[in-house]
Amino acid sequence: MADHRKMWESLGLDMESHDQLMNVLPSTYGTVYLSQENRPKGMEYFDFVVNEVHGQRIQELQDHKAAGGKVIGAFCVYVPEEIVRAAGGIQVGLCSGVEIGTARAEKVLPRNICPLIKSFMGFKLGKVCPYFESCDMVVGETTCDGKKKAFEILNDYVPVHVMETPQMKREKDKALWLSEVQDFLAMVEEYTGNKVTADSLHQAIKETNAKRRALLRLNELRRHDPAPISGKDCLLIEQISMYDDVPRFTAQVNALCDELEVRVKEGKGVAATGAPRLILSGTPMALPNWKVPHVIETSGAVIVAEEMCTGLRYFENLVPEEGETVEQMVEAIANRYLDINCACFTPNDGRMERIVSLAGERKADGVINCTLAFCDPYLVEANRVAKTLKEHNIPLLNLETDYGQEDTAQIKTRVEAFLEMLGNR
Ligand code: BJ8
Repeated sequence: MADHRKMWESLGLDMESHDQLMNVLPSTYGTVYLSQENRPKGMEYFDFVVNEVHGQRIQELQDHKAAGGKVIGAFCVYVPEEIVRAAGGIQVGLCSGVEIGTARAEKVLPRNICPLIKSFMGFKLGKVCPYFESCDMVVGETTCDGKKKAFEILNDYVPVHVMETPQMKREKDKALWLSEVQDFLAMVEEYTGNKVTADSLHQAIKETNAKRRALLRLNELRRHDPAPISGKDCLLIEQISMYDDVPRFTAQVNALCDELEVRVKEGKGVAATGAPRLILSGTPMALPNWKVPHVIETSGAVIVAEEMCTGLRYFENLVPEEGETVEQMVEAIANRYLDINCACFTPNDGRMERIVSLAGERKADGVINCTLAFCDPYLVEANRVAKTLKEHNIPLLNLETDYGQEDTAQIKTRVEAFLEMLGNR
């Protein structure tokens, strides 16, 4: 990695904590990613992005800011990135999947709160993350109670705009959400000083759709047996999609898909034909949370879809491109986002239906529903997932974990027992 220390210092990072983070990443990445066999050549770009995770992209954000642009952080796939893009801003995902900073976070948060919230709070308090320190403001949402209340505290350290995400999907909820998206647009215009025009919004919708289409194309290729790419690599790409430059990322994913299409024609894959095929569902897995996928894929199975926000929930639906006025496009954006099946909604039948249909489409042998500890929405909803999958005779393994490594061996034992059970069916 090039020397970016001056840039990190200028961002006010706590260099000791940051060094600690940067020391852990390469060895973990080597073990989890670079050790894989038969990786597509197109993964080299994504390896480079991880290698430069706090380097090149951060420099690009600084250049954007030096030219008068704004950087806006988000913690949820409900924040409409098309609007930020149309106003000339850059939106970056700030969720983190590592324990560093937890002790600091626990000074302002209860200990028994989900690791994802603790992680982002710890990153901000500890000044560990250059993405966070590059943000002029961040956008929160009222999805779950933990996040909703944590944003009040976060606002002491960085300006936070909170969007009220409804908890149901009735007509009156749709109206509330549309008004929230309209307010968001007005706020972004004021903050960036740039008016969102029909042309700029149309362009932003097209570019963001192109990114989502590329991710969909990649995911469609995972229907094949043998799977042409590992679940771990796909998760990595899905994690990177939250902060990389949109057109460049889109082009790289499409180039990878070209390569994978050849692999499919030649019958080549990353796992043996007939290897157990699993769907991973549950709470999002923010970078660098790769623990469970690594356990699964080093136990002989291959993950063929992520029913998660670092996965299909992020890119499944597109915004219709027919709108002509800003108002029409904003309405289309609001509708598209309200289709995301987060467990914060009640009821959340759409998610149950999607897991079942996905298992059929991907010819999955089973589902691993993985929830972060203390994540009430997904932990409670695990009951509905279990009931639904039982009705459809789809094998399920429920896991609850956090960002620590202490339970890795225990998870491995449970995954192996699950795979053995699948083999005996
Ligand atoms: S749309 S899943 S990205 S809220 S893990 S903080 S839910 S207690 S991340 Fe999410 Fe948006 Fe929903 Fe997706 Fe709360 Fe659970 Fe923690 Fe969570």
